[in-house]
Amino acid sequence: MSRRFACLSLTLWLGGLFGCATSIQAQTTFLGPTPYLSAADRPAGFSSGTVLVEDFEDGIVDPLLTINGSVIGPGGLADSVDADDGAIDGSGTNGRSAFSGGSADVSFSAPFPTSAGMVWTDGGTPTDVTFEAFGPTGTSLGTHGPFTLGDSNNSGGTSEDRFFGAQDTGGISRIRITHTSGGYEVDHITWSDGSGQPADLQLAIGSSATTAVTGGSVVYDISYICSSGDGPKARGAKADPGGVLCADSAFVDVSVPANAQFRSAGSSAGWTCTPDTTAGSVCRNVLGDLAFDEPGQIQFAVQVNSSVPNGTSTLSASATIAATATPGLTDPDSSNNSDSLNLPLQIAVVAVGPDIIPTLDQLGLVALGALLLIAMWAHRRSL
Ligand SMILES: [Ca+2]
Ligand SMILES: [Ca+2]
Ligand SMILES: [Ca+2]
Ligand SMILES: [Ca+2]
Repeated sequence: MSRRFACLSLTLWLGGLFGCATSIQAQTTFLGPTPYLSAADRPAGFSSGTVLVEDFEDGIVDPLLTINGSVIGPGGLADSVDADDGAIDGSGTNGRSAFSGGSADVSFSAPFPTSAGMVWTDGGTPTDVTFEAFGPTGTSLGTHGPFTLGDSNNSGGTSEDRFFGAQDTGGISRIRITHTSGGYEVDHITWSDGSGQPADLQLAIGSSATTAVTGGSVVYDISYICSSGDGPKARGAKADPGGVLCADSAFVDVSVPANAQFRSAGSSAGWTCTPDTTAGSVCRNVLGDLAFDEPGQIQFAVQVNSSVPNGTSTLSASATIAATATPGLTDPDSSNNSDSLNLPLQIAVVAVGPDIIPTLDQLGLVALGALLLIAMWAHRRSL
């Protein structure tokens, strides 16, 4: 890894967690309804980052949430998630939940989570339950359902309890459950930390060459990392944190520099260029999934054209790294996902053989010989 790259890593981590901007179109994924007796039943893949759960057992609603229900229990008709009363025993009566007469609405404070859900624990008789999520501006991200749930019993039974969730990398400001019968009882409001686990993709392009020469080749070294902010670790070190995916299906794109074309010799395997290998084409190398803090490097080589337009003085290459957005992970700085390198471009001196073009001296000799012949001819005519 180049020294320049190491500096980039540190600067980026210090740059803060909330500057991520992405042009990737977010899509909403809905989860559930799935049986839920404890937090261990949260669907796998709900979020790769920190997950928060409000189980209401302290009787206080987390200040990051706004919920239209009231905390009830323990006792009475309370219908908590089963494990909250200390035992998974088919009853949630001795735990706490949130109850409302109208739809179960939960709003989140910014920065908004990218994964959010809750557990439906009770309604009226079997009822048709619909889950809905809303984006950062309050626009609905879609509804999920209806699903017919319920056991016709309001006394705390838990086999009917179901988790509903949504994921959207653009952020979720609110989730809502509506159903067609009875009051609403929900529990385990579950959401990803809105700031996200930092997963900072970074790329730097360099070369051992300090200049490019027409007709010659240049090999670029492209260094990359998906950083947790803790600094790079040696290859083979345990991924941080906990082997969790840092970048999903990452890839590097390089634009073939003007006045050059891609050259497979000297390049790493795996480059695919579109539409071809000439200047202006984009060549992609799919890296696949990246673990946290494990740096890598690939090579990209070009052949510089033998002739270039007058006035051309640099060879400019640029590269970008990107990955599929993952709920719970945040790239805190997208500006370090691209880099470019401008090398001074020298015009190669073209060697000229003496047998191809007569030199001025040779021309002079030829002219002199001709003059001598004319002089001799004139001399003989005059005799
Ligand atoms: Ca229980
Ligand atoms: Ca509870
Ligand atoms: Ca229940
Ligand atoms: Ca980045």
